[in-house]
Amino acid sequence: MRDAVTSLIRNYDNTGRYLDRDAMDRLKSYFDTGMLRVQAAAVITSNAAAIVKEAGLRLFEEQPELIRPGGYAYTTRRYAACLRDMDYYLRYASYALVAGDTDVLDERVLEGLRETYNSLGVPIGPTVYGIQVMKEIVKEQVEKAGIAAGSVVDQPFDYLAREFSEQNV
Ligand SMILES: CCC1=C(C)/C(=C/C2=NC(=C\c3[nH]c(/C=C4\NC(=O)[C@H](C)[C@H]4CC)c(C)c3CCC(=O)O)/C(CCC(=O)O)=C2C)NC1=O
Repeated sequence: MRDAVTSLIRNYDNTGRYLDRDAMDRLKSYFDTGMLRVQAAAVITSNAAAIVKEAGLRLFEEQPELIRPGGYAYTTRRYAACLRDMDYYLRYASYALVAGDTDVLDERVLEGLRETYNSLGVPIGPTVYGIQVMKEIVKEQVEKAGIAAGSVVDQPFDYLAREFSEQNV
């Protein structure tokens, strides 16, 4: 599991180079946005249950067939499994946000995920939609809290959504 700093050092160490200008710029940008990342993660932490709940409502409102008989979130058990998955995505996104690196998402979330969903018959498209909805809700809340985190908040969610859907192709 790596963060922005350990990833960078690892790259330079692999080729035995000192940190150059480009490395310094990247480190600077990581530290410059550090406090915003932490503050945005704190917003996620203190609103996690509400964010997941709201994202579920928006997802099922947009795609009501999921909760109808035959749908992939039909039955209390599947409905709960779906929201629990959304909670996983949110929690790991908050880690990646603080780390400034998506490695934790590769290692802990995306690895084998597509195979799992496919073998269970859970559709990836609506799940990716759910991840995007969570991003929008988090952005709304971060903004409401007066934190000018900008696009750093998007990154982990965009990465999850992109990697998850690309792996499905
Ligand atoms: C931390 C990393 C991690 C992830 C990501 C994870 C996902 C995960 N989701 C699962 C199930 C599931 N996931 C869903 C999800 C959904 N249903 C829908 O309609 C929506 C499209 C979607 C929610 C957005 C459902 C319905 C199941 C249960 C499927 C079944 O058992 O029939 C399962 C199968 C085992 C279980 O039910 O617990 C796993 C492993 N587990 C992990 O440890």
